[in-house]
Amino acid sequence: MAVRLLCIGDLHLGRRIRPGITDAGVNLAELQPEAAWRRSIDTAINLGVDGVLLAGDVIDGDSHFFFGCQILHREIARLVEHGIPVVAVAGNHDVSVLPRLATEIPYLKLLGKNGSWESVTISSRRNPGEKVQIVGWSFPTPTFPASPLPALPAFLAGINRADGPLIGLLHCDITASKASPHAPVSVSELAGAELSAWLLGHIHVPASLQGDVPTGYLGSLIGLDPSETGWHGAWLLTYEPGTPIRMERQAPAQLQWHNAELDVTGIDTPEAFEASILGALRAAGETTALGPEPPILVGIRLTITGSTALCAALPALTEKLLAPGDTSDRISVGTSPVCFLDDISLRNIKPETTLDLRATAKSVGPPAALAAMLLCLQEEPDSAEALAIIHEAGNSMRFAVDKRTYARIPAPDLSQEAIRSHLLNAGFAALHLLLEQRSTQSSEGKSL
Ligand SMILES: [Mn+2]
Repeated sequence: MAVRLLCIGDLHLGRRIRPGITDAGVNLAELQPEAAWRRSIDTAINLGVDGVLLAGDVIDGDSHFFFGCQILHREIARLVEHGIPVVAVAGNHDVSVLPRLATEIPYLKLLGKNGSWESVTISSRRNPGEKVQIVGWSFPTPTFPASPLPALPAFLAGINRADGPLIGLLHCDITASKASPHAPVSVSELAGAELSAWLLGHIHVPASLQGDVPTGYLGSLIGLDPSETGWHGAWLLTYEPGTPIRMERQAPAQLQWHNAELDVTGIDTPEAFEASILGALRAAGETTALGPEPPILVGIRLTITGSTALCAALPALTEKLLAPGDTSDRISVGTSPVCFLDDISLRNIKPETTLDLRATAKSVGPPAALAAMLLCLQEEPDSAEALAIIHEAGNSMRFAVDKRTYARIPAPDLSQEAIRSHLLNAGFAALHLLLEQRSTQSSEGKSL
């Protein structure tokens, strides 16, 4: 026996998802937040959970009051029929609309109204002796530039921890600097509260939520725009007495966004380029289809790299790919899932040239010095000279990576081999530019 809860992060009911395709054999209404919400409730009922938790930003904003009222009411009514309670906290987007909806929908329990901590107990429906206590706080104003956690210990002092583990439900901004208008909190503050789990809303990237005290963002229920890549969905929380809280992914989103890279080196006709685009979309679809419960639609942002004779023609070719023929639809391939080209960007495309590294190294000036370095990195990567170059570059990269400004971005791979690969990429690009300048200068010289 156990207590099981379905946990949902930022829902943003009312937000419209416009994937740039109108007909790819996909029911586009099924991609919207309200469809994802309905599917989550199907999951909650099918699993027979003991409660549903919402971590704020349930509604996209005040203008969606009537829409939110209808959609929330309809699904919560289904939960009520099955005896499943719903507990929510308000976030910065629904600070005024969610309390109004909680008044209209009596079975929606808004926790921590007006910025004061509050708790509610949820019991296992099969074994009412097994309970968890949800501890929550709601945004009182659209911005709240302080941590709500200093007020928590005084509230917890009145709680009987023997009545079941405490699960925090909070919309907040985890930040080390504590400078945020949206309830800034630090990881150590959360840990210091000694709860059994912290389920958070606000940041749309889902955390792993593993470990003995699952702590982090549930993530948005769906990827609301192409920057919200990868898996999105709801979570199943399981509490079995005597064991830590467990979190598992449930009810994945029907639309997933992905970034992919395409190297066009050696591709030298527009036809071959177009075929390579389809190949990249198919490959992305095949990879996505391997996961459990794959989505029905996958939007790809493709980055094109490499050296090609098409270098000068690529901007026009890629523009054409984003608006093909007389339809405004994006290119799509496959059926399960359907993969479409959301956007395409060119990165560091180089003209295909036959570069003789050895001859350049024997010439004079900066190109010769650079060519010699590249030869060394390419052909004698274990030589003392190559290792010295890699070491020096590593120091510069670590200096940049350690800057506080970049603290929230995942650290790049700084292994010896990764640094060598960076140096070769950047070095070849720079050498091409140097040699281009040299040929421009000499042709200008001739014309004088
Ligand atoms: Mn938010």
